[in-house]
Amino acid sequence: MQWSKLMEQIYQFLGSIAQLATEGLAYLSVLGEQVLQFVLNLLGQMGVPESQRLMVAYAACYAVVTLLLLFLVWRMIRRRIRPRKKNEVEKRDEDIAADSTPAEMPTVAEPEVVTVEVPTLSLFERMKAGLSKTQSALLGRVDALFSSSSAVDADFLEELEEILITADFGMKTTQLLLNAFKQRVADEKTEGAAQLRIILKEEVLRLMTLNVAPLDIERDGPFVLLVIGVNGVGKTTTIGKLAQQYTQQGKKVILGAADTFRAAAADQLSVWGERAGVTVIRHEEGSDPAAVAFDSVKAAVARNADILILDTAGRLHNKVNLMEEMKKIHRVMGREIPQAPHETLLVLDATTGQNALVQARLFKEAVGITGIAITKLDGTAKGGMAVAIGAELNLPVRFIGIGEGIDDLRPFDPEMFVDALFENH
Ligand SMILES: Nc1nc2c(ncn2[C@@H]2O[C@H](COP(=O)(O)OP(=O)(O)O)[C@@H](O)[C@H]2O)c(=O)[nH]1
Ligand SMILES: [Mg+2]
Repeated sequence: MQWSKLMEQIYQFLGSIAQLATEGLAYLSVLGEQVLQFVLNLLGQMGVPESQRLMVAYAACYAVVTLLLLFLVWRMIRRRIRPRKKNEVEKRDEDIAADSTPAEMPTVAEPEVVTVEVPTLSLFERMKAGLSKTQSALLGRVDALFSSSSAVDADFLEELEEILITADFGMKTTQLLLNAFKQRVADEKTEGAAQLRIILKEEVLRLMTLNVAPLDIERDGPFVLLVIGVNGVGKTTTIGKLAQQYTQQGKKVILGAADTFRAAAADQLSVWGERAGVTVIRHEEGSDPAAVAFDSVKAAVARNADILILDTAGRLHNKVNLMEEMKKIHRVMGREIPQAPHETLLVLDATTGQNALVQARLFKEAVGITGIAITKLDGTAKGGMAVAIGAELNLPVRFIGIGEGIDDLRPFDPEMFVDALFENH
């Protein structure tokens, strides 16, 4: 029952659509007829013969309808393309804007000016910082002893002896210091911690100044500085620092990599050479150190250098070997510059304590040492070694190393050293 009703309604609907379409078509045909008539009249007025008017009218209508369709299609395509193009253009503009921002458009916000306070430490402050470990170990105990004791008696001297030996002043230097200290306290009837400290400081200074002579490289022709010492004490680093410092003073420096034992040694020296802008003469790993020494001296003379610094391998395993090697180096260099080397600098590592003194004695016997450089004083609480070396070996301490920076190698200044050691924080 319901189905038939629904079907009836569908038929009615379809019927009305068909009627509408028929009416529409009828209307369109009437419209078409009128348009055709209009075109025919127009053609008649234009003088087109009657027999051809119909054909021309159809052709004209066909052409107009085709153009109309083409126009509609073109509009549709344009609508679709335009938004995409717009997006692309916008995006391109954004990209250009983004690319050009840093170069063409400085950021609006003013860069914040940050003033960094670079601590410019004076040489004395650097020295003090470098010796801080020794200072706190030595001075703390010395002050505690001096302020707690009522008299300079045997117990007092025994304790002072222990403090000095612990700080690596060595047996001989400690005895020298104690004797002088005892004598002065008795002579001057000194009392009070502050007075006692002054006496100790003065006696340390007196011992240190016994063997001080800064390295004087001023002479005609290249000054030849031969650097020796066991492996790892800081020879190459010391040479690098010296190369920079002498270059900054306007000296012409040449470095010779006569440590041919390890390739890394020559590389390390080359890095320092590059940094300081100085020539480094080097041969292949394992080649004869004397050959490097010879080439270096020749180069120094040819280039009119002020100073030639020669790095060597630190092999102390055999005294005879070392002596032979050094003799050969001396011989070949002497061919170019008769007095070369003018200085044979032994580098000692302060952190090795009394062992450094043993090394120094061995090198002194095997090779004619003329000066000492003590490195790594910043890394030890046993800075007393710097005092002991000079006093016991009767050799001048030329330089001390108190860090890895370029300025951390200083010509040895006993007064500054003692002030840094004995001045309270
Ligand atoms: N803290 C400190 N380290 C140093 C000093 N001198 C050298 N060194 C370091 O000691 C190490 C060995 O130095 P190097 O020059 O290669 O020794 P070489 O084998 O004798 O040539 C390196 O790591 C250096 O940076 C110094 O005065 N203080
Ligand atoms: Mg080295």
